[in-house]
Amino acid sequence: EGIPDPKLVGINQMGYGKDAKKLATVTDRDAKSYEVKSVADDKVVSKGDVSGWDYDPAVGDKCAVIDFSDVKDQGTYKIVLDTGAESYEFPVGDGVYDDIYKASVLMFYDQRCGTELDSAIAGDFAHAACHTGTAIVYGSDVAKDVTGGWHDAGDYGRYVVPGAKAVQDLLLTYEDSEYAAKDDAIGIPESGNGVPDVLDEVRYELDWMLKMQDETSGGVYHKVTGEVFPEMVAAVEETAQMILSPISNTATGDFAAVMAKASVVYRKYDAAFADSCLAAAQKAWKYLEQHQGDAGFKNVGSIVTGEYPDSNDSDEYLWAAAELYIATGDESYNDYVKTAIEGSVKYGLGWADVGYYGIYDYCVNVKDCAAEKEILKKGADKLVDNYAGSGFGSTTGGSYVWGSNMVVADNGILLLMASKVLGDDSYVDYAADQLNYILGRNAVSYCYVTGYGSQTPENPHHRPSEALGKAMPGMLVGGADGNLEDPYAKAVLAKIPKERCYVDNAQSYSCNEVTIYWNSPLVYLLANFK
Ligand code: G3I
Ligand code: 9MR
Ligand code: ZN
Repeated sequence: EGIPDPKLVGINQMGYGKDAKKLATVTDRDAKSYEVKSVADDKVVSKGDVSGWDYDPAVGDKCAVIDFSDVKDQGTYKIVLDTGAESYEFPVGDGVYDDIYKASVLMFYDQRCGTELDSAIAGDFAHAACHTGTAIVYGSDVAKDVTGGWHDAGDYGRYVVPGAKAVQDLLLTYEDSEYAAKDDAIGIPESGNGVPDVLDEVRYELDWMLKMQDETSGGVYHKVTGEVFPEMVAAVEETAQMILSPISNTATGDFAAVMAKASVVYRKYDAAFADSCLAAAQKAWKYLEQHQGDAGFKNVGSIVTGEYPDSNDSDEYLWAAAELYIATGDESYNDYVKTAIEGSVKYGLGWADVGYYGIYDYCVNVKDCAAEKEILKKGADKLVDNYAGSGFGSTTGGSYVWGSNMVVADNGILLLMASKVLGDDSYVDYAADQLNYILGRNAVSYCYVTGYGSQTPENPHHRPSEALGKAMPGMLVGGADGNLEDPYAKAVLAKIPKERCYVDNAQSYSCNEVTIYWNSPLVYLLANFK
């Protein structure tokens, strides 16, 4: 199958709120002017010149940005250029993200492992409980119950490091979105129980993570998977022996951070659970204290499933210390934070770089945070610089790696974090443009969420979808990867500019897989821009 030509006018295919800033990107070099037309009556509601062309090397094209923020009335519109080229149709109005928000949260339910999925919720993706056996601790004959949690991605592995990132994004969604903080009707089995659904869903992962901790040492196993990736089969059909890969510092640090945070967030709903989260976090910290300087995780033996390697654990230590300080008020954790931020800690957001999670929560919860605020401001200002060099409002700085859509979405979170902590609204429109990119204003004109938008991924690298022959809805795919990291991408995307290195084919796991920690920043942004 071929790669479709991008539209010559790029917009967010899910549409815009009435008062939102509205930008479109034109790549039709002959265009001189545009009209925004109401689809219902073909009336021109706004018009202007197309000017200010700039070459964007990541796109491989000249781009011009048009601003049609004056279009505020509820309706369906399209942008038409004087050359005849048109954008996809898009709505303006209230509630344009309601459905996609719900679907992006329900994705987590659909990824639940070790439990029966209800057909009233999961539809055709319902299945009996999967991965119900015990796992063997690698290199021993010890069997352990580690059932539960979410499948990571298009594979069925369960990995602590990316799981913790997804948990954090969803806990932040609860804290930072008034809507998510109240929503108890999303349609999961726990809906209506008086606990916000986003917390119920996260609890499913936390209960599993607690089982991943070694009771003796407090260290946390890096992952539980088979030895190899399964064939493209349904979850219940992966019956290979599950193996617990060795404990790692990054898994233990991330675990300590989210457990400490969970002890704060869940306290008013379930104090006993909050207590056990805090105890687990403190025990994990003890392990970390004794294992400073340990080497980063590497796959052992003949295990070849996702590695999530990360040789720098200083940011995981920082994050854990920050959350433990917030949860306990114990100054020894604060001392660790203060020392760490003077040292060589990476501050990014992502599965490997978690420092900003700690920095942000520290700024929100601790009065004496001038240094941390400064770090956050630096990170956000760098993204604003990157934005200026992009034709489609992306903040990745011209780099498109495996899971670039996560980078874009995480940058959106970071910009909102800065706006909140620094009390500076000017970051908000940049953050919104990260969501606009994900939902269609990008160099390939895909709304990158399955089942949504005018052009949407239909062939994700996702075993449940492939086994059924249709895409599960509400999943954010990885997106453009200029490094061409699978054979299919290498074959069809050679010599294509980075931001256009995307193909909607199930074989391309480096472009078209899905993960819980790519969906989680999407949930955060949708909840905040709803
Ligand atoms: O961070 C470096 C950067 O410093 C460097 O300059 C750049 C240029 O190559 O690459 C960046 O590293 C990339 C790294 O992700 C961090 O973003 C690597 O190229 C890239 O290969 C690596 O991809 C990861 C991939 O596994 C392969 O290890 C993805 O982030 C990660 O999401 C993905 O995770 C897989 C699991 O292993 C298995 N389950 C599915 C899941 C999603 O595909
Ligand atoms: O399905 C696997 C996917 O989840 C991983 O992200 C990807 C990279 O680790 O690997 C996929 O599995 C492929 C394997 O690496 C090579 N043989 C074909 C497998 C399915 O496409
Ligand atoms: Zn499972």
